[in-house]
Amino acid sequence: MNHAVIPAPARFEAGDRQGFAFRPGTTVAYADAPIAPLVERFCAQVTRRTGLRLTPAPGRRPPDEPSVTIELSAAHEPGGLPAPAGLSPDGGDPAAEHYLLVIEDGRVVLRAAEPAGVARGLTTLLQLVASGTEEFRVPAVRILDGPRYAWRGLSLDVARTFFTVEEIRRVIDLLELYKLNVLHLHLTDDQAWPLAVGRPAAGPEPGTPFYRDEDLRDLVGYAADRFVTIVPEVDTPGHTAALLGLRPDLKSGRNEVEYEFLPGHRRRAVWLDPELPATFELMEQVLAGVAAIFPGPYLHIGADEPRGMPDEDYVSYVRRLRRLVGVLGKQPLGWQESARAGLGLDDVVQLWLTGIDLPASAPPHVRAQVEAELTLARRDAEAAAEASVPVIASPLGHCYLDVPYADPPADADADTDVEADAGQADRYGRLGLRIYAPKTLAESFRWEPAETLGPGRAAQIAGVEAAIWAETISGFDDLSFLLLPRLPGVAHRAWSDPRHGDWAGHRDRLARHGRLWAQDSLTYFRAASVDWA
Ligand code: TNX
Repeated sequence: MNHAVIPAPARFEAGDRQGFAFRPGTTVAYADAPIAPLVERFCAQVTRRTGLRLTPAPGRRPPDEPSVTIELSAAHEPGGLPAPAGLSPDGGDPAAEHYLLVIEDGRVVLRAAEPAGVARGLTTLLQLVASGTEEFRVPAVRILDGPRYAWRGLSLDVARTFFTVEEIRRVIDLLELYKLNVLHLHLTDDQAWPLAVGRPAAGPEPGTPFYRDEDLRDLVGYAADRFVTIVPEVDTPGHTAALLGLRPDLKSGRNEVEYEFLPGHRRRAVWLDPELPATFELMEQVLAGVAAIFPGPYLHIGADEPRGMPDEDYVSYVRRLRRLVGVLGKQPLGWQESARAGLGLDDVVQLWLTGIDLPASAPPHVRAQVEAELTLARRDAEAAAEASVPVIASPLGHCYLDVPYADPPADADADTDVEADAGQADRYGRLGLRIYAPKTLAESFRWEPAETLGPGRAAQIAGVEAAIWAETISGFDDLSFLLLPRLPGVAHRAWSDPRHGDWAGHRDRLARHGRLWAQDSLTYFRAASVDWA
């Protein structure tokens, strides 16, 4: 397959006829009112990226001149695509994302049964137009496409670093560009509680950034327009130091502890105490507030790393919290550790800790500690497997975008200015958590989601999520440096047929995406392993 579409389409047949050349004024004809906003956005994007002005033509039959035609109707293709596997994040039919795109003899025809499919097809067309070297020519091709997994996401940590609504919109744009349909917002952590709900009545201390309810609603709408569902995560009972700081009434006298992290190394941890009535009074309010903002069917309860918390308290806390989520009409989703509380039919688990490569310099006592955590994590994974619950695959070694890059940076060249080169060197040295051994792009890319839970468990994999944690990040350019170029690789694993999974093919497609990111003024890691166009 010689094209630059990421994720690679399910079926891509290059034609031997003439392709299509976009020109100023090229018509984009469509008859169905519901897709008008999609067509308008596509035309605006083409203009922004290429300078070409297209002409959206509503309610029109395709004209005689060369044109793009968009039809909202079933594809009726012989030997259609298999149904997507896993959970649909908005509760809809994941086959709605299927589309057929035919480019030949000076015409482009895009057909899909639902607006979601039209949107995905337009993204493909946009990549073809804007990543090409030959000016605005797209090759003759027949693409029949749809996702492998229904749930394809990115988890974004907005607690360790605050990102503005405008910055989160740019992340959503990136999700749309790679056909990802979930923005999992890791809203709270030890470092911050940037929500209005849960704070004392006086409101936030001046100067502390936080999201107003209307900010979050704005993001929900912006995402929905791009067929992205926001899944909110309120992380408890651990990772709650910020909340306890705001709400001293949640201190029970035993839930701020020092525990032995490593022999001879003590750390502080806090957890929400299920024995304290104030805990659930507050959490009921918080979950109700969050559920009222985010209309999607899933609510993420976090529940990772309950350090220093007695097991029986963790179990009773998580069970009670899941019930609260259920009462609100939502389905709870939790990190792997939540399996310790037992799993029922309605539970969904997000698997992350399947292995850790430590840097060669890691001392033996750190190795011992990590080994102990991995033993617990494996037990959690087995519990999830045995309970047959749906599992979102986020294996750290392949999905955690805060693993430092191991590829050397590309040599500075005449194309990049001195300042940009200095920025590359600075970010390369500073970003990513040093507790992990650095990984090359190729190593991160090589994995098979269906094997995440072990042999014979492919059917349980409900989707794929990348995760970006923000401990080392201090601004949007840092964030995009860690998202790019790895995020498109995770999107590829989530969407594409594993038969199109070789690194060399992906790497060559990736090389042409630097242009798309530059069009968006996005900072990305210019790895030497990719021959950037
Ligand atoms: C583990 S993944 C965490 C996060 C850290 C991350 C760093 C998970 C559920 N918990 O709190 O930020 O590692 O990679």
